[in-house]
Amino acid sequence: MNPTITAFEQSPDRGMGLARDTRVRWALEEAGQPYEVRLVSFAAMKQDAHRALHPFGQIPTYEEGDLVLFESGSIVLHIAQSRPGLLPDDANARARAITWMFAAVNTIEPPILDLQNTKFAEADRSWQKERLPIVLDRIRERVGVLSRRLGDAEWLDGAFSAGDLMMISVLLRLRPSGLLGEFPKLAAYAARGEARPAYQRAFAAQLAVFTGSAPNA
Ligand code: GTB
Repeated sequence: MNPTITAFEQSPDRGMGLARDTRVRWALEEAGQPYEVRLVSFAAMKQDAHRALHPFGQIPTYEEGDLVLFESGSIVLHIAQSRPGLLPDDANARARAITWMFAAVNTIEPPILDLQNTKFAEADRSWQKERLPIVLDRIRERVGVLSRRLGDAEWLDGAFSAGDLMMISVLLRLRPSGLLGEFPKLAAYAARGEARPAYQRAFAAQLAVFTGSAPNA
């Protein structure tokens, strides 16, 4: 039986692919694993039935037989560990790829989330205008290090891996702010990820939810 994931019934990003189901769809596409999607409303996410899958009442979730997972990082790791193609066979290279996954969600994503909170959730605060440049500089510092580490390499550590998938998914959340464009090497890195056929299929599938059309229709 194919795994089932959950995604927004109505994504606030209007199909830009910024919600975290996109990275899970991308991993499933890279692995060649067909999947089902159950769309959930904001109200349904907070009901007991959904909280049984996701204690924090969010998307994405992942169901496969008896297994229920939440947290996009954990879901992508499970897909990468249970199917070929997203993690190297060599044990050390595999550990390094997983390290990049953690770096994406634990080191790079938090300041990006801070920017989103400052911009939107804190828009009415008197100190918002003062805080915004501080938050932007924190992101610049972090992604600047990442950019120098990537240098002119195609991917973070040898062949494309789940580490790149997570890192690019996180970096793409910066694009609406214009910050990604300040780092041409990272912008090109993210574009390489987006050009992958698996990403294209994942993006089209989540966009189709917003447009109401079948992917590739
Ligand atoms: N740490 C969890 C994970 O990685 O899976 C975080 C999950 C999460 O934040 N889910 C969000 C959610 O369900 C959707 S992705 N939010 C509803 C709620 O909390 O009630 C975050 C997101 C939302 C919207 C946009 N956007 O509009 O651009 C982008 C990303």
